[in-house]
This record gives sequence, structure tokens and C-alpha cells, in this order.
Amino acid sequence: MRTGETLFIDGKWQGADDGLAFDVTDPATGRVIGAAADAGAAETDRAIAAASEAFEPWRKETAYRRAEVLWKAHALMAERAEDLAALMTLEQGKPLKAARNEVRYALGFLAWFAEEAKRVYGSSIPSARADQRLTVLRQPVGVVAAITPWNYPISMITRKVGPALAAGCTVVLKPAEQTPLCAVAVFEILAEAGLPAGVVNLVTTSRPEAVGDRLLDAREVRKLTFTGSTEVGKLLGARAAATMKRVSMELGGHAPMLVFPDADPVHAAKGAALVKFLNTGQACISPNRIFVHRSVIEAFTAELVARVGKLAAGPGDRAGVSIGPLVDEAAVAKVSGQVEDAVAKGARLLVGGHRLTEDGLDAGTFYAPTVLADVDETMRIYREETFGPVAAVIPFDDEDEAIRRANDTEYGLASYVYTTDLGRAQRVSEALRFGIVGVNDIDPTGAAAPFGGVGASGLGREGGAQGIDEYLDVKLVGTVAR
Ligand code: TXE
Repeated sequence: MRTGETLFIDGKWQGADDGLAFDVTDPATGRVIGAAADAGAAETDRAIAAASEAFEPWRKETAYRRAEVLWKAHALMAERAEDLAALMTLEQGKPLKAARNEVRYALGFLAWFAEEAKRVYGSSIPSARADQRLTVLRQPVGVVAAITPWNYPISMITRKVGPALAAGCTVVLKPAEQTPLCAVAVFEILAEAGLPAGVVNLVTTSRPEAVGDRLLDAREVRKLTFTGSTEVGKLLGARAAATMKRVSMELGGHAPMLVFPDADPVHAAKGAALVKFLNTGQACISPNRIFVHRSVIEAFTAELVARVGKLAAGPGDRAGVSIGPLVDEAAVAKVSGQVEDAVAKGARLLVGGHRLTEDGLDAGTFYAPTVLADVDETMRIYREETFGPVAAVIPFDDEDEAIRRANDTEYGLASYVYTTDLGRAQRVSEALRFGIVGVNDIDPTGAAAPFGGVGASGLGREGGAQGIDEYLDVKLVGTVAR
């Protein structure tokens, strides 16, 4: 595992100019597992210069050559899948099985965008003038700044770098300070896949603003792609506007799940238990508000509590564990605060509701899988994104009320509906103001599908045919033969 020399600039691995580095810790034990170079403005400027220099030759490569490099990266990542999963478990904390799933998800983007590179079609438009030809070209936007989070530390990189490279862009990527080593492992693969120097650059730092400000202010950077909190997304978006960069953002979510009376409450509870506790609830598509029709709420809640009570928490490499640690102390404080607030305002705590310190978990950041019933509008957890293992169950009486309350949030990423009534499935999925709706489906995502939100959940789509559009400018060429 590379540690210390974690900057990849212009094709060379290096440390920070002044030798500064920061510790990387295992959230399950609090132990230091490595160090990353702590880059600032100077290193970022060099990375931007390298990406600018590399852009013209890279965009002139054929789409077939770019696809070949992405397929090579795919092969290397597949070969190293087990090592990558183990590293992710160590650095981010998710259970090994979930880490393996994430590597598979990450591989999907390399494969999908390798093929998308060859499908960047233009078009020709009929003209009103006989001598004129109107042609539409799609061309790479230029240098891309990519800022990625810690919760999916490998797949969020391939979801951005895959389409950027396929389109013919070059990249400077800043990973989250909690998970720089996963980013290093991905960049080792990209470096070995045969990319020319400067096409991809990695800048690790513990000071996101120091690197972020340079990336955002540089005129040469033509696009920002960001995944993280809505709060930071707004700041970065405003700053990007000064140089009129293209922007795509995948921000927070506050997904509703609607369980209607015609749904099987046991099946719905099984779905809720699976998707809510994925990645210890640290996912933007996590169902944070589970609205259940009053007629099925008892059966639903009993099944949910039974399942949640059996979820084992612990270090991700321990057998049988499905709940890893939260990312840091601040996350534990946020989740405990939301649960305490809800209980104080009348929510019933059915299971969990406390930090876990037994069985050697005291040095980590573990929180018990929790179910709260009778959650209502007065509670913080009803309004704020819950980035933790807490299922909040809310009763409702009719369809219109359920839709209205589900939409009553500034966020708009994922939503889930359980129903066996086809008419209701159509009505409700059309009425929900979210970028993604899963009808009896807790996993409607994948490399081939457009992922993204509306409102405070962000702008643009990642994955699917739409994912590469974010990295392409449209050019109209009118030609008159003379
Ligand atoms: O996010 P930040 P945090 C939500 C979730 C979570 C909350 C806070 O609710 O509890 O956000 O998490 C970089 N210039 N999501 O604090 O700060 C940062 O270094 C440049 C949802 O981790 O937004 C990291 O790389 N970069 C989400 C990235 O932004 C800056 C995933 C995300 O960190 C920066 C993560 C700056 N000024 C959190 N400030 C999702 N959509 O899944 C921060 N960063």
C-alpha cells in the first residue's frame, strides 16, 4: 500500500512540496493505517497545468484508444478486486461483502463508459437553405475538477473519471480526506492502464479549501463534478460560476419510502431493512423517512424491528457483520443528537438508540442499528438528512397525504414505493419530485442508469447515456460550400 507519496501529478507519484502529510485512520479501531501527502495550492496548480497540457493530445486520441485504456483499467481493477475491497474495509469501515459489491459497482462504470466513448454521436440537421449543412458535434469540455466523498470511496471515482476520460477530458481529482488511500489504489490502476502523463492527476489533502479554491478559481478548469454535502455543493457552485464552469453535483438526500395498504408489509419491511442499513445508513439514497399506511404499520414495524435486531455491528472484516462504523466522531454526534431529539419529542425507540462500546467496539465509531416509531414533523430527523443507521417510521392515512409529505423536503434524490396496484404505482411515481423512484425495488441504480437528483440534491446525472453528456459541449457547425 502506497503511503506518503500519494500525489499523482503529470504521471509521477510524489509527496507534498514541504513534506507535509496527514494520518489516515481505521474508523473501526481508531488506529492509524497510513499517511497521505497534504497538498496545498502549489501542488494543485501543477496538477491543473499538467491536465491542461495533456488535454489537446488526449482529446485527439481516437475513441477506440480511449475505450482500450478504460478496458485495461477495468481488467486491472477486476484482478485487484479483493485487495481493493480489503483496503476499503480498512480505511472506510464498510463490511467486506459491501466493499466487494462496491468494487463491482465501480467496475461497471469503467466498462459502461469504455463503450460510451464509441457512442458520442453527433447529428446533422435539415437546413432551410439548400446550400447549407448544419452539423452538431459533441466535444470534450476540457480539464475537469472532480471532488469525491468518503462513503463510496472507489465507485465515486470511476463514476466521474470513467465518463471524463471517455469523453476526451483530462482530470484533477481531490478525494475526501477520510479516504485518500482508496483513491491512490484507483490511480495506481489508471496509471498502469496506459494513460499519458497529465491525463489524470490526484491531489490528496487534509485541507479541502486549499485545493478546492485553486480548482474552482482556475480558468483552465472547465468543469466541476462534485459529490458531497448540499452545504459544500452550494459554496462550490457559487464559486464555479465566476469562471462559468459546467457543474454537476450529487448532493445529500432525504429519501421517502411509501408503503401502501395493498403492499405486503413483510416484504416491504425486508426491503427497508436492507436498503436503510446499507453502508451503515451513510448513503445519499438511504430511505430516511419511512411512511407506512396505518392499516399495515403494525405488521411492517414488527418485521422491521425483528430484522434490525439481528443486524451485527463490528469491524468490517469480522464474519457476519453487516453494520460497520460511522465515518467519524462528528457523525456519531449528529446521529445521536437526532435520535435524542426525536425521543424527547415523543418518538418511540423500538430498538437501538445508543452508541456501541462492547465487544472491542469502544475505540471505534459504532452506533446501534435503530428503529424509531411515531416520528413526526416536529423532529429534526424528519427534516435533516440522517447519515446513519436509523429507520424513522411515520404513519399516514391516504395517498395524497403520503405524496404531499414525501415531497415536503428540499431534497429530491431517491424515493421508494411499495404497492401492488399498477394505477397507484404510475400515479405516485409520476407525482414524486425525485430523480429516482424504486417501485417495489430497492436497487434501481447501476452503471447503465442515470443517477441524480432535483432540488437540493443536485444537478446533472451520472451513469447511463446521460452520464457522458456532462463532459461534452455541443458545437454547431454550419457549412456553406463555395
Ligand atoms: O461532506 P463534505 P462531509 C452529506 C451527509 C453527511 C454530510 C457531511 O449528510 O453527513 O454531507 O459530510 C470536500 N472545497 N454527504 O462533511 O464536507 C471534502 O473534502 C473543496 C452526502 O463528509 O461535503 C470531500 O472530498 N472541497 C454525500 C467532499 O467535499 C471541499 C456524501 C465531501 O465532503 C470543501 C458525503 C471545500 N471548501 C456527505 N469542503 C452523498 N451525496 O452521498 C469539503 N470539500
